[in-house]
Amino acid sequence: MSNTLQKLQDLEPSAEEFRAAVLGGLGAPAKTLPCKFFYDAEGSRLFDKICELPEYYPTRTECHILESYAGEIAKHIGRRARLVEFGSGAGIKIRLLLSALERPAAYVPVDISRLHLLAAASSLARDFPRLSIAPICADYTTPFALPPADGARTTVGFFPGSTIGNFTTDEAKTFLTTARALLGAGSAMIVGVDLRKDASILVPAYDDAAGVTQAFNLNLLRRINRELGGTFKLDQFVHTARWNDAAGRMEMHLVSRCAQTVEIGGESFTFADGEAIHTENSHKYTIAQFQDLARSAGYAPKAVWTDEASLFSVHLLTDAG
Ligand code: AVJ
Repeated sequence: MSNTLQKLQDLEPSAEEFRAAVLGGLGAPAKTLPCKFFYDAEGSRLFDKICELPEYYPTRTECHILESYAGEIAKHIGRRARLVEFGSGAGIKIRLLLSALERPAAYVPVDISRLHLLAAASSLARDFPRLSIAPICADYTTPFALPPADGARTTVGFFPGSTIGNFTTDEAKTFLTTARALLGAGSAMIVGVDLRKDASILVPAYDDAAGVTQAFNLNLLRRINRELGGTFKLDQFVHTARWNDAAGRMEMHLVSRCAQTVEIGGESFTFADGEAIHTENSHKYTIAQFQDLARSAGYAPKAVWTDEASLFSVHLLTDAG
């Protein structure tokens, strides 16, 4: 059996980028930290645990949609496709697609977490021995190049998990526009998008009873302590999840329990009692809202699949040329 796992293309963000983002975010009048830094080894492990929680419906619902409609999706895509996955993570969803596709040519997983990426890529190489796998460790919001398409008939982007919801609508438009250019003329894109729904379902999904999401949010502070020499006391911050109706998004914050000062590599940051660090947005869309967004980025909405309860949606978009 040929070895089809290609050498890693390594564009992992540097410690310097992390430092600049943290100092910039905490130095701003309204404190923020970018959610892309959640995913160190521990954060990736905690995220995988979130995906199994009873309250966190997106993962299992999206997998159910992909399972139910994989045949239909495969028909739209056709044979010998090359799949490029943005934020590939554990690689469960891509298996559902790859198993349904007719002779997929290549798979390019792009992920910010290097160890997670390599583990997922080598496990996939064992299960799909004839697939060429070319992993790229990168923050997919920064420019990177695709390897040569050798032999692929078409290129299809895959952006599951409603990760697109972490962007503002403007950022999402920019991401889709850039992805369309990267994937090339005639390409397609499959995007998983969490649907707008009642806050009584959304809030527990981001504030679970077992406290896994709380640990995931707080792990960002632990990472700052470890990698940047921070002095955060984790028990002095409270995880909160709130629905922002005007912006149509779930927000996660870390709220200071008291007035306190935190040092990070020689700089100090003061927190008032109750002051929050905004760590994540998860925008929720209606199907029509997301299709409008896709059109604004040069995509034609081709098909959309949902579950019976209309919790989640999977969109097939094609390059409108
Ligand atoms: C994988 C980024 C889409 O926003 O729902 C899970 C991350 N944050 N619980 C999301 C997350 C809190 C997740 N995304």
